[in-house]
Amino acid sequence: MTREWRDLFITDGAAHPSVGPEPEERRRGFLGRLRENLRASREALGAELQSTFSGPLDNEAWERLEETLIYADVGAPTTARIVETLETDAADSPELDLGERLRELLAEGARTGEDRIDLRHDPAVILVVGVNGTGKTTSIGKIAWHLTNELGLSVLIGAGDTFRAAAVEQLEEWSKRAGTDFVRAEPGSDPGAVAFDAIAAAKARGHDVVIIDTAGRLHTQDHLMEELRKVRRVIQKQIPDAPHETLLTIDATTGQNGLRQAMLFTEAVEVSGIVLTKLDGTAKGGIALAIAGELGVPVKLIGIGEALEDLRPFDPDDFARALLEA
Ligand SMILES: Nc1nc2c(ncn2[C@@H]2O[C@H](COP(=O)(O)OP(=O)(O)OP(=O)(O)O)[C@@H](O)[C@H]2O)c(=O)[nH]1
Ligand SMILES: [Mg+2]
Repeated sequence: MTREWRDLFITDGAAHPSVGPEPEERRRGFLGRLRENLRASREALGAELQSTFSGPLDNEAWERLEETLIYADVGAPTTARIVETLETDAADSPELDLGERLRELLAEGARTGEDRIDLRHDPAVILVVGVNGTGKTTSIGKIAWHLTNELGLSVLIGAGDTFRAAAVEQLEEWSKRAGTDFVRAEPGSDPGAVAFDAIAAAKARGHDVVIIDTAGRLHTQDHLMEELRKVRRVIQKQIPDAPHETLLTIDATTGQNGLRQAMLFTEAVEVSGIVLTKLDGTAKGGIALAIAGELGVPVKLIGIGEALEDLRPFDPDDFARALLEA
C-alpha cells in the first residue's frame, strides 16, 4: 500500500477528522511518473538481472550484479551487503524467485530508522537545510501545502534565507499558495533572529507547525555550517527540544557527492530526514539506498519534478518496485 501524506506525519490525530483520504488517481499518477523517471535505472538493472539470473550463478554473475547496483549509485557497502544476502539465500533455496527477493532487499536497504515526522509538539518546528539549489524552498512550499490543505494544520513559514534577495519572495509565493502564515526579515539580517521571531509568532498565534527555510550553503563552508549550528541554538532558546525535525535536501543528480553532503550536514546539525529531490533527472536512483545504508538517516520525501504533486512521502516498496519491475 502506497504511503500517503497522512502516513508521513505523526499527529495527535483527533484534531482534524474531517480530512479525507487523498484521491487514488493522484497517487497512481505519481507512481506512474516515478516508474517513468526511474526507467533508465530500471532498464540497466533489468537487463543485468535477466542475464544474471538466467545463466549459471557463478562468481562472475554476482560480480556483474554488484557492478550494476554500484552503477545505479547504491554505493559499495550497501551493494555488498545486498548481493551477499542474495547469494546466501540463493544457495539455501534454489527455488527462490531471485528478482522478487532482490526487490525485497532493495526495499529493506532503503528503509532505516524513524521515517515519519513527529508533529506532536506545540508548535512542531521543522528546519530545512541543504546545498544551494537542492530544493529547500520549493519543498517547504509543498510540505506546507499538504499540512494545511490535507491535514488541516495551521502552519507558519519562517523565511530564514536572508542571503538571497529573491528567496523571501519565492517562499512568500508558496506561503500564499499553501495558505500559511509567514514571517520575513530584512535581507542580510541574522537568520537565527528570523527563526527566533517565527517561533515566537507561532507560539503567540497558536500555530501547529513552524517550517524554517535557510540559505543554501556548501557542506565544505565551515563558517556557514557554524551559522546553521547557531540557528539551532537560537531555536532552542524558544523551545529547548526543537527543532523537532531537521530535513536535509539532496539533489539526486549529484550522486555520491550527495552522500558526502549528507555526512557533513549530519555532523553539523543532527539531520533527522532526507528530502531526495530531482530523481527525474538521474539514472542513478540507487542513491536513496546509499544514504539510508551508509548514514542511517531515513529518506522521508522524494521529488520527481517541480510541480506541487511531484513531491511525495518516500515509500521504499514502491521505490524498489519502480527500480526493478518491468
Ligand atoms: N526537476 C526537478 N526540479 C526540482 C525538484 N525539486 C526542486 N526543483 C527545482 O529546483 C530549483 C531549485 O529549487 P529551490 O527550492 O529554489 O532550491 P533551494 O534549495 O531553496 O535553493 P537555494 O535557496 O538557492 O539554496 C527550482 O527551480 C525547483 O523548482 C525536483 O524534484 N525535480
Ligand atoms: Mg531556497
